Amino acid sequence: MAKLLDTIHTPADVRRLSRLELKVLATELREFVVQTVSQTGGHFSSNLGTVELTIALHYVFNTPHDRLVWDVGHQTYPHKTITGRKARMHTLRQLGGISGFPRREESEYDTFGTAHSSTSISAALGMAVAARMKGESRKCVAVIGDGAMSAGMAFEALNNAGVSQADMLVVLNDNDMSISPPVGALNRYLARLMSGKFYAAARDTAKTVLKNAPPLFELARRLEEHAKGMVVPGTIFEEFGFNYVGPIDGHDLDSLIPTLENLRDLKGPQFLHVVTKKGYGYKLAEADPVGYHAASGKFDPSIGFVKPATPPKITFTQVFGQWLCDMAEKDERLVGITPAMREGSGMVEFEKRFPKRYHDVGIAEQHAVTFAAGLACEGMKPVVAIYSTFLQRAYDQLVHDVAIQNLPVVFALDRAGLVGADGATHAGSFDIAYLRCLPNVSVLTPADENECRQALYTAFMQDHPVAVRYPRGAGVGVQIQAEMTEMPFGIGEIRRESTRTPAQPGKRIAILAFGTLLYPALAAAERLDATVANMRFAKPLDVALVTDLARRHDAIVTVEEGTVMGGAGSAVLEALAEARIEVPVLVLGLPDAFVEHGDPAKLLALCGLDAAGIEQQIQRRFGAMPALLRTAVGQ
Ligand SMILES: Cc1ncc(C[n+]2csc(CCOP(=O)(O)OP(=O)(O)O)c2C)c(N)n1
Repeated sequence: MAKLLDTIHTPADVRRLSRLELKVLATELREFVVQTVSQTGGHFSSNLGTVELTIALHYVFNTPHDRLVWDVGHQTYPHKTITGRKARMHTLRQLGGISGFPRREESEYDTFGTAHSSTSISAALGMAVAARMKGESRKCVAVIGDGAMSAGMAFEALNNAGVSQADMLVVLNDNDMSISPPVGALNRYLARLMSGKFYAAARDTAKTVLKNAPPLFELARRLEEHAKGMVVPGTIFEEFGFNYVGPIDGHDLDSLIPTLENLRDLKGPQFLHVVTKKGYGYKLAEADPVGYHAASGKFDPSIGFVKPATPPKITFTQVFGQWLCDMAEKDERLVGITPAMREGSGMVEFEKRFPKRYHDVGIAEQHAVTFAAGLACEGMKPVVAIYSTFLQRAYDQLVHDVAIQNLPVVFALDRAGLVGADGATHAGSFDIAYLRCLPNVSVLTPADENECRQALYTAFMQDHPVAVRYPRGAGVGVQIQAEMTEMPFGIGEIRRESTRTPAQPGKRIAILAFGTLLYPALAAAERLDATVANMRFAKPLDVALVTDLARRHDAIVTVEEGTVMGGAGSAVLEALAEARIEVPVLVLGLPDAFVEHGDPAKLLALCGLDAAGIEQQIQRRFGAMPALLRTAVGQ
């Protein structure tokens, strides 16, 4: 049977449908999202929760003229599907395909690029103020989850929007979930708004009022009376200067559409509290919204997510999680902190075993860092587990609260380097560059799983701030030693010596590897007969090793999974300049461009950072070395 969804090419097609047809569309759209993600992987339960909301918003608002700004953007698959991208949804998150997040260059319906959370209210407010300045009649809507709402930025925006009296609407999509259960006072507050009599009464009121279709302020007035009389004296959102309406059922188009229509026509900052269920319509996801937050790959929708039969290789995240527990056992001053990434950062076990020393602070990276600084002031040993990309948000806290005061905080920087399908917004490309310029801060770049464990231990033993960066996924699979041994601080090691003599043609090359690219560098070195050093520390740099290698070789190559600009290779160049050693240097790393989403191995190859790419780049710069190649590969 022909599907209604197949007839939807733009939201204008949605606006032509009857209420009954919209409900059919919702069913088909949900089914389409399930089918798509089962083939591509990607965010799952958040998308199932926004199907009706997406339809209602595009139905009521005149998108793309009216601006719809999604927060985080991981819930925009239904939005992408009905805004002209259905035919390309099978390319989701793949190289050259549709992004898993809104992208301005992808569609005029993606009004604001996102993936980091809590930006939507600020951006929508900016758009609303711009519309006012330009004299354009345009509605601006921010859709934000209860998790994302907990971040400081969201409140900074509310605070500003209230006084600016801009015509904007904030839709709070409250599913009582972040990735894991949400934390903090805001969550308790929202739960109170939704609970018991108030919620029931508010919903009933909404229904009766809407049946007779009186103006919305009447509804708002009655809701306010209920709120005042029964539970709270006025919502926090009203205190910010918003007209608060809700909570309403975010899966009920019959509530959503008329309420949004009423709000659309009101002036000033409006706030709609919508209640949805994460994973709605797919029983397994409803029952386990944390487990179904995202699919790592394909799955059979009739079965659900299945654990792989053979246990996958241990990931760096797991190495961290295990180390954290072991270290916490040894040292009771250890405190583990995560900004809302318990699962992603490998802290589930730590929370279970050390609940009093575990702190999920919500999506609040800035607070996480300063909170750690406070703990460190009092003699605790805080470990902040944070993705490289999310630490960007807490840069001033890192400088002002941690580095200047030289406090012993350990930063466990997960997802350092390229991350693959999540793309440029999530790539940990910049941390070496943004960390190594800070006085007092050290940066460790372990090459494999065991070194990661030892590096974390080494970092923990220092009395100043130390970051340990490690990538997404698994390493080469080296044996991990249970015993923790402090690494000599700031000292690298030579892993391979070139056998080439000065009499042979071609250059004697030393490759200085920072981090896990040591292994492809070693493979390239086998073919080039190059020397390889595992530098281990981007800061302090092992200057003695650098100068020794520079003196004994004709050329230096540095390799890192981080930006060439300002990265570890730059540190090597600075050290050589300081030592007045003139030697040709090739700096390999991530380019001065944002690397797109796609398969991580392919992306690394595209950046010339797999073994073949490293070899080719060296050959290209320093000339072919045929004799060497023959010796090295034994041909
Ligand atoms: C600054 C930042 N920190 C952390 C994350 C990781 N993250 C992505 S989605 C998410 C939870 C968002 O919860 P909510 O806004 O309630 O949306 P839901 O998935 O529940 O629909 C988190 C923590 C992020 N995207 N940005």
